[in-house]
Amino acid sequence: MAPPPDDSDDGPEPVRGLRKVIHVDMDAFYASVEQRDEPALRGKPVAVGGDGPRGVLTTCSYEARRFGCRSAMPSVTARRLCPDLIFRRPRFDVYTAVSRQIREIFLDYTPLVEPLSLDEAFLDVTEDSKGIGSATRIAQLIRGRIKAETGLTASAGVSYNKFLAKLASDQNKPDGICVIRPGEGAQFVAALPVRRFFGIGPRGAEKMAALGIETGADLAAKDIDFLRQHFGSQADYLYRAARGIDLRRVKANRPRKSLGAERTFARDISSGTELRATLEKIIAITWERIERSAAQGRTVTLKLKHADFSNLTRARSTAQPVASRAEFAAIAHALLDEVLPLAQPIRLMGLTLSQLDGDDDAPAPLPVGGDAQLSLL
Ligand code: TTP
Ligand code: MG
Repeated sequence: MAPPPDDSDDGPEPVRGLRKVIHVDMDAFYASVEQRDEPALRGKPVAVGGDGPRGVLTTCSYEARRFGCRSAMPSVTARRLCPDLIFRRPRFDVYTAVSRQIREIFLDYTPLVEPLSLDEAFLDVTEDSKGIGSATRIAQLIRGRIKAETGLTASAGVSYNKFLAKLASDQNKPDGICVIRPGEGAQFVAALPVRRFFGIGPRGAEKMAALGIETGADLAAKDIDFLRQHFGSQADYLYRAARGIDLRRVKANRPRKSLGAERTFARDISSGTELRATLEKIIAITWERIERSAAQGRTVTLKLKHADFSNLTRARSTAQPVASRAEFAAIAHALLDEVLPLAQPIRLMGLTLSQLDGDDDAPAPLPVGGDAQLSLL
């Protein structure tokens, strides 16, 4: 048997000694915001997403979960499970505003805040800014402040690494807290079904089941050679996770310079109608990313790549951050209008928002696999 994986971290500074890590995750986030803002929805099964034939739930209230409704479920299926399900369209501007509020609360306790999405973040409170000392106490203070300042509930997991803190925040949802103390990690993980592990999606869990691995204990019984043979680059992560070990640091996000999207076409295009239609699609994708990451920026740049690979860019900056999709779209269309008609067809179109203000909150990369990735609508 090969030696177990070494203790090197994925970054230049390995974690030394035990850390105190909190994972905070809002409960049924989008649905709870809708229930908060529309009291008639409280206590009712509520789904957020499109209710058309191709609609999908972004999430649903805990009342709807009792019927089996879940995130990413087709709306048609959800309605079959729960005929009284009430649908609401997502209001990303409101979710983004709440996300900023909770971020501010986190930052009162530590600068080491790593957002994973609008509604969840890791906090390293090994040395907290207020000198409180107890991570559990800090987690309770944060939950209390979130409730008082946003009217919403959050669950928290407290432990000595990210992997365990994330598992813990899920343990007593909604409106719960769970603490996994040093020495308890391996035991906690042993009892869990592997599908609860961060980064193991339904397909990963199926593959494991086929190999006789259902729980953390089953996983811990496999040696590193076996894991490498079946799970390749995930092996080291799984080997450690099965033992409650995770060496990844909480990384405060470095400000990003820009956010955007681009598309290369199957064939070169030049007609104004086609270009405008394509621009609309790119606006939709880019704006979704902007809202998801709660980024605020002041410069919109349109990039076109000609058939001969030469680039053409046009940019416009605003005094205040671009505040709405309509404003973003209007600027993008004005930039395109400036360059029409085109001298030659183009093969690629891209759009970015840059000059981002301070707190960029783009989701951090996931440790393994893609199954934990959030899908929109
Ligand atoms: P989650 O934290 O995964 O879910 P949640 O907050 O709705 O519920 P829980 O109490 O279990 O934490 O995701 C946060 C938000 O992200 C969620 O409210 C809606 C959005 N989302 C999607 O848009 N698509 C998805 O597939 C998932 C999982 C979430
Ligand atoms: Mg959540």
